[in-house]
Amino acid sequence: MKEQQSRNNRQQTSKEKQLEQFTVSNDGKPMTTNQGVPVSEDEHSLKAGVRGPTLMEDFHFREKMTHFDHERIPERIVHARGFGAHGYFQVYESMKAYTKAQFLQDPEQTTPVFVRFSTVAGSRGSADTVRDVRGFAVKFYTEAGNYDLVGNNMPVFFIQDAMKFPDLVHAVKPEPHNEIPQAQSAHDTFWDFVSNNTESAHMVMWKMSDRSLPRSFRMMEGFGVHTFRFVNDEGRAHFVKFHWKPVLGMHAHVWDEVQKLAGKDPDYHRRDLWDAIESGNYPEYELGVQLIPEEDEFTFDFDILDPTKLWPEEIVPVRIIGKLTLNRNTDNFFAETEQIAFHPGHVVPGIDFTNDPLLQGRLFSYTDTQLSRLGGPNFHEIPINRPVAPVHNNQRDGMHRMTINPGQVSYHKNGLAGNSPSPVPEEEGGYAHYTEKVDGRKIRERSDSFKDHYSQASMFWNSMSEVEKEHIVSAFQFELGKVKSKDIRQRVVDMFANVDKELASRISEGIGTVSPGGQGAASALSSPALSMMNTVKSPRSRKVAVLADNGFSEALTGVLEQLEQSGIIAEIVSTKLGVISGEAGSQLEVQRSLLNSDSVLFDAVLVAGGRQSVDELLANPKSLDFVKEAFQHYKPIGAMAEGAELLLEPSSPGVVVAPAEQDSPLFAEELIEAIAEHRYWSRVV
Ligand code: HDE
Repeated sequence: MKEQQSRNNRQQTSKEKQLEQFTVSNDGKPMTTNQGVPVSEDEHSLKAGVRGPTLMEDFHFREKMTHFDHERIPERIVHARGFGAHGYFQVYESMKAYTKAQFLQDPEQTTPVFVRFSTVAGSRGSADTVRDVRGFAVKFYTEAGNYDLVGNNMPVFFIQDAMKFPDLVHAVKPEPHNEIPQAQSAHDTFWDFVSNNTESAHMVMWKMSDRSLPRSFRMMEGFGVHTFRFVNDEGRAHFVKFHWKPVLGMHAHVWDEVQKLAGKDPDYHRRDLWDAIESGNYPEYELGVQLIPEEDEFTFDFDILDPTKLWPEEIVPVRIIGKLTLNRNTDNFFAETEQIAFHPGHVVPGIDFTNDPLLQGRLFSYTDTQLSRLGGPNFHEIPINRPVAPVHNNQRDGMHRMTINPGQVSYHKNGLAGNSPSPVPEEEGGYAHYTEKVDGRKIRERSDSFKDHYSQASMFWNSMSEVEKEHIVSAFQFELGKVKSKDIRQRVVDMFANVDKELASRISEGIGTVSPGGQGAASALSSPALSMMNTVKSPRSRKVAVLADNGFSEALTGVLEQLEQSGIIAEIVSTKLGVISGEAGSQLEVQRSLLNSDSVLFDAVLVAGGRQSVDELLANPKSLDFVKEAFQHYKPIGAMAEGAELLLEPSSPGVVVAPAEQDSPLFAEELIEAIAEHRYWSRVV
C-alpha cells in the first residue's frame, strides 16, 4: 500500500514510462479472445448437446487451451530460480577521470535499473535458502544503451576458462541418471569435479562459508568477478573490479536454519525482498570500484586477469562511487523477471573487456542461451529488455519481430536512404573497442601465471574468525558426508591440506578419511575485509516474533512502539489467530498462530509478560520450541517479566530480560541493540 502510493507520487523513470506502454490492466474490462472478440461465456466448451462431444469449431476453447499448453519456456540452464525488482542508480561523484560511461558522470542523474537475484544450481521451483552462490545481475537502462553487470555474491569463480563451464555445471547439477539431488552440491559428482580441478579451491572455500547462506538478498555483497576496463574520453584505461556493498551490512543464516527454512518457507528470500519493497524498506547497495592503472598490470603476485583471484581490499582499496536503490516490485513475474535477458557483453562506451578467459567465454554464451530460452533473436524487443536509448539498425525479421521498420532499405552502406542509419564516430559516442595490443600463437593452454590455486584460498581461511572457520569445517563435513565414494572424500581432504593443514584435518575428523598429507598452508596472508564479522549492524527491517496471548502485560505496547520506531517489524504470534487483550484491556491483532509460524522465519523473539499470557504459552509446547530454536540459532531473545519463564538460559549472551519493575523503554533499547547485533556466536548452545 505504502509502495503503491509512492509509486504514484514519485516521478516515473524513463524505463517505467516505456514499460507502461506495454502494461495492460484487465480491471473492469470486458473479456475478449486474443483477436479482440468479446466472449459471451467462459466456463463451458461448445458441445453437440449438453452431454455430447466438444466441437472443433470452438475457437475460444482452442485458443485458451493452446495458449495454456505453451505457457512454459525453458528455464535458465543455471540461475533458474531468481527474483527481480526495479530501481535506480545514482553516482556520488563524476567518474570522468576514469570512464566516459554516460551513467557515471553526473551525480544529479538517476539511471533506471532492473536487478535479478538468483541461486545457481536449483531449478525454478527449488528452495531459496539452499547452500549456493547467489547471482546478482543488474541491468542499467542508460541513455547510451543497456549496460549489464552480471555478477555473483562471491568475488571469484570455480574455473579459469569458460571451456570448463559445461563440465562444472554438469557436475553440480542433479546427477543425470536419477536427477538427485536438487539444488545441492552435497553429492559425488560435484566433489569429484572439485578434487580433479584444483583451481576451484578458492571458490569452494567461499561456497563452504556463510556467504552461501545469506539472511537476505538485501544483506549480501555483489561482485562483477572479472576484471573489466574503464576507458576515459582520452582513451586511457584502468583495470576495474566492481563491488556492491549492502547498506544493511552482510549477514547470514545458520546451516540448520536454512535447511528448515527450505521446508517452512521455500520462498523465504523472494518474500523478504518483496515485503521489504512493499513496506518502503528499499534495499540499497553502494557501488564500489577497485582500480588499477594499465601500467601496473604485472605488479601483483597474482595475475589480475585470473577469475579465481580477488584483489585484496587492503592492497587495492574499494572506492565507493554510487548507490543502487530497489524501490518497485514487478507487475508480472514472467514478463519481467523470467524474460529479462542479461549478458556481460552488454557494455556501453567507457566500459570494456579484458582477456580474462572466463569472461571471454561468457561473451558468447549469454546471447546464445537466450535464442532457445526466449525463442529467437528478437528478445531485445521484449519490454523488460528494451533499452531506453533509441535502437536503429538494419537487423530485420526473425521469430516474434515486433518493430515495424518501414522503407525499402535494410542494408549498409546505402544510397537510397542517405546511408542511414549511420555509424556514430567514437568522439560522438559510438562504441569503439579499446585498442589493446594482442600478439600470440593460437594455443590451447593456460598461462603459467594462473597456476597458483591455493594462496588465496589460504588467505580466505586465514581471514576468518573462529566461528566462521567452524562453520566452514562443518559445511565441508556435511557435504562430504553425503559423498558415497570414499576415494573422492579422501582426495578432497588431501586437496584442502594445500589450503591449510588444520582445516583439512578438522574436515577429516568427521568423514572417515585419513588425516591428510599435502604441503600445508599455501600463504600466511590475510584480508580482514573478507570476514563477515566486520560488517555494518542495523536493526532496520529485522523481523521479531512477539509471543503473547490474552492477558499480556500492558508494558508490551510501549515496547512495540519503540521497536517500530527503530524500523523493526514485530509480528504477534499466539496460540490462535484473532485478537488478544492485555491485562488492562488493550487489544492486539495476532498475525500468525504458533501452528503456521516458526522461529526460523524471524530474526529475534520477544516474549511478552503477563501471568495469564505466559501460562497460555507455557501450556503450548510449540512456544517453548519456538524460543529454544531461536536460542540454538544464536538469535537475540527478549523476555518481559514472567515471559522469562519460557527461557532455558536467561543469562546467556543476547538474551535480554526485563524484570517486572524495570522500565520498558530501557528494556526496548537494549533489545533493539541486541537485534542489530544479529547473532550471538559466543553463546553456548
Ligand atoms: Fe553465468 N550464465 N556463466 N556466470 N550467470 C548464465 O545465462 C556462463 C558466470 C551469472 O539473472 C546463463 O541467461 C558461462 C560467472 C548470473 O538472468 C548462461 C560462464 C558469473 C546469471 C551463463 C558463466 C556468472 C548467469 C544461463 C563461464 C559471475 C543469471 C541463463 C564462463 C560473474 C542472470 C542466462 C539472470 C546466467 C553462462 C560464469 C553470473 C548459460 C559460460 C563467473 C548472475 O548464459
